[in-house]
Amino acid sequence: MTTANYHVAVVGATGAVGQQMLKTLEERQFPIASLKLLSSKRSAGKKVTFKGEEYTVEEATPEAFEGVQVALFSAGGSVSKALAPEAVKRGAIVVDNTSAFRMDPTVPLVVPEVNEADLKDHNGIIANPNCSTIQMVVALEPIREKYGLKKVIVSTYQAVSGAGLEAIEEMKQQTRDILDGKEFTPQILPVSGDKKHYQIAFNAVPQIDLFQDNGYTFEEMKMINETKKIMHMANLEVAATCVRLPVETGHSESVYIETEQGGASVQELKDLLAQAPGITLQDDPANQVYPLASECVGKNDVFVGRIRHDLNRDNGYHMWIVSDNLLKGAAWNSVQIAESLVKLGLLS
Ligand code: NAP
Ligand code: 12T
Repeated sequence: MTTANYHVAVVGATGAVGQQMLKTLEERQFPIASLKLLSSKRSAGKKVTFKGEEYTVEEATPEAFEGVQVALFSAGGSVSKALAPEAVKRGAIVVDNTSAFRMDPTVPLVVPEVNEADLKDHNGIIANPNCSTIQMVVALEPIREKYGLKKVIVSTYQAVSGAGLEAIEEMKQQTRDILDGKEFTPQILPVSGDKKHYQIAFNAVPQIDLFQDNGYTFEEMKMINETKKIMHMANLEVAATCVRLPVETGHSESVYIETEQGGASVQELKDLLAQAPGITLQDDPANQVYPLASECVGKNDVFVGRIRHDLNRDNGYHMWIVSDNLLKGAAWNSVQIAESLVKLGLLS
């Protein structure tokens, strides 16, 4: 057993994900020797409480990473591209929550329940997958292991907190404005910086992240490409449709899969998933038990239910997968990766 404590930095500490990182580090009692909270110039000087102690937020600069051993990044892709290599140059291991390095073949893309061993091949940067991808592969991996996997078709019902604190505020204010009969102008969602903005309150918006030339959004392509990389299944057939709903936190997914080997009963899949790591089975239709976004908030697990046999295909199954997008989808998976690094002796 190691008794070492580590010098840790959280980049984007004032954001929706960063705040959950701090909460998770505290809850898990991660062995911290010192903690640096980094942000943009805007929040530098702000005070944040961690474990009852007051910390001052500092601007993220290359020099801020002197002496840091573990850096958890969630301040956007451009910040990671600029500063993750600077942190690595100074001896840190970076766990990056952005899409900047996920598909880089030299960077492990890790969900500990699925491919923890990939951490051994790191070159300083480890990528945390997209939130929607993480919760799906946690549920798919036990099925792949036992029955093989051929095809996945997923539709998501994603929460606004995935798009940051400003998006949460936009949804809340818009809801108030609509209920009060006031005028409003959408400014952030679906994608901050895209040409048009649409109402999110009382709506369902089939765009998360920017459109690609093939008609899929980048969020959909992240789910497709990251799933294949994490599961080491370059030939897996995957399709995704990603939709934003006026839910504050908790992503839900309707997932259809085809296994390699057909014939497993629904009860066999339930038994398999009930004992799989990181999963809570909530599947009892007779008693109206199924996963709900409202119930997953604040919990680290992935919740699975509504498991049904396809009515036409012996190897086809449908299910409903829900998880807290800021925890297993981001902060908890990142801290879990840091815990795995400690466990595997990969943190010097
Ligand atoms: P957010 O609530 O908008 O917070 C953004 C954070 O980044 C704030 O702490 C902000 O600091 C900081 N920041 C912005 N520009 C910066 C700069 N130039 N230098 C240093 N820090 C800067 O957003 P969020 O929801 O926490 O998401 C942050 C990032 O995490 C996203 O852009 C995305 O890349 C990633 N993310 C990943 C997942 C996933 O699927 N795994 C999910 C959500 C988000 P200030 O307080 O100074 O503005
Ligand atoms: N645009 O880091 O808007 O891949 O919900 C995660 C969530 C990007 C990411 C979102 C996004 C990521 C969102």
